[in-house]
Amino acid sequence: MYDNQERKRRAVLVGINSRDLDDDDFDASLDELAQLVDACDIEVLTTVTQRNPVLNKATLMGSGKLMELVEVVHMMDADLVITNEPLTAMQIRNLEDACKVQVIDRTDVILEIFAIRARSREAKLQVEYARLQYVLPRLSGMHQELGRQGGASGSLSNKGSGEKKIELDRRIIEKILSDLRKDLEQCATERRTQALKRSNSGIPRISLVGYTNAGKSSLMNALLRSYGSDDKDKQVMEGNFLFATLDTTVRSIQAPGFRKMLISDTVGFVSELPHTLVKAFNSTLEEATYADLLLNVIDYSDEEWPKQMNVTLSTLKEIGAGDIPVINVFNKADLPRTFRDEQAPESTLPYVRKDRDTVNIYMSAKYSIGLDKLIELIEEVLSKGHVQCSLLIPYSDGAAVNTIQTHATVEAIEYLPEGVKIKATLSNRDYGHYKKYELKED
Ligand SMILES: Nc1nc2c(ncn2[C@@H]2O[C@H](COP(=O)(O)OP(=O)(O)OP(=O)(O)O)[C@@H](O)[C@H]2O)c(=O)[nH]1
Ligand SMILES: [Mg+2]
Repeated sequence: MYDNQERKRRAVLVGINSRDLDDDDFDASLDELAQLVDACDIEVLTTVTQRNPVLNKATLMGSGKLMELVEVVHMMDADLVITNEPLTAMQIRNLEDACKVQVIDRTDVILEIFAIRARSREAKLQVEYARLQYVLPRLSGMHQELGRQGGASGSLSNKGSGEKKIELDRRIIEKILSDLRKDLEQCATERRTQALKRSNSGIPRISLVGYTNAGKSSLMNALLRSYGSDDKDKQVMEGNFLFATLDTTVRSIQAPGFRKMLISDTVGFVSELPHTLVKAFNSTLEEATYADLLLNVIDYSDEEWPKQMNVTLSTLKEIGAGDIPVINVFNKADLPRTFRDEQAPESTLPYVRKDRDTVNIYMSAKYSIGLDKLIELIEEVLSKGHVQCSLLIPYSDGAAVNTIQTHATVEAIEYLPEGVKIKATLSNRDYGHYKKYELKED
């Protein structure tokens, strides 16, 4: 929690519409920036915008806009300026000179959130790696700047002392980065070994993916409350701020009459997730690539959901999880919608809509509406390529009964004098193992 003794940092945001976004999109991107800043526990004082800019290499904005910014910063006694556009080293220096306060960009904000939230050793290493990687090219930006100052003729041999210091910093950072890379590789190897163990267990793996704040952790907790252990410690953290989750958590659930499943919750996505972060978090995100099925959790109360969904789909492709079957979970469908949607659900939840290529469910993780329906859909998708059969397993092969009960969906089970009669849906692999017990007359 925020400590009142210390003054909360106060920022002026700068929104430059450099990408020719229409007004609504531009406003939405600034809203998201404000939410990111809020997640860093920084107060947003106001936003200075420039809607039709010619990007200025030295100061990002034109001189008139810069004068306005300086005045606002001064009047509102801000501690910080935050821009939506990525800044070069030169722009930072010039803006800081003009505004007399620290100047950072959206990527810095995301990196700071990640640094605050990282809990596990791996997440901390990943954040550190991403931060240093973001700093490096900016050092070389400064390097060029100072180089020009150091030697009036621009001669490379005439190095200023600032430039030497930067070179030294650069070498130190490169050394730290290489050490971090080794540590991260070690973590990734451990993670892969665990993932392999899980995949050999034959228990299907389901990954929760989606835009940050969509409700992935809430859905995980709801599933755990209904179908997992009662142990409170096993709940994952959920919260109404961006990037509540950074670490991967895997838990098992089993709904009555269904097989056991492993569910994993992990870091959410955001548009223009800094590339250094995607790279640094690759092994965490990798969890999704091992899944048999992805639940793409969408915040259906947010008008921006189609764009957010596209971000999720393209991030999944980028990490190599683009071909895994998906169920779209339109979450927060309990909240009133302020936008038109041709395919809006009927008033009663849960509502399932299947198209030729997609399976969609409208539900609410927070109020546990639609969990049983979701489990049915999961089962249905997982069962594609599965075989429904009746088996008579002799009492001598108790292990087979156990395996089937954990791996497969058991529709009926009967204890007969000659053995255990089970009607179940088996994966092709398990069917191969146990078809010797198949009862043909069923
Ligand atoms: N009204 C409503 N709110 C929900 C629902 N599901 C989640 N929320 C709220 O949405 C916020 C974000 O939920 P989380 O579960 O932390 O979201 P997340 O996707 O795990 O977010 P990150 O970990 O930050 O990526 C919390 O305040 C939840 O209480 C829902 O079905 N309905
Ligand atoms: Mg979460």
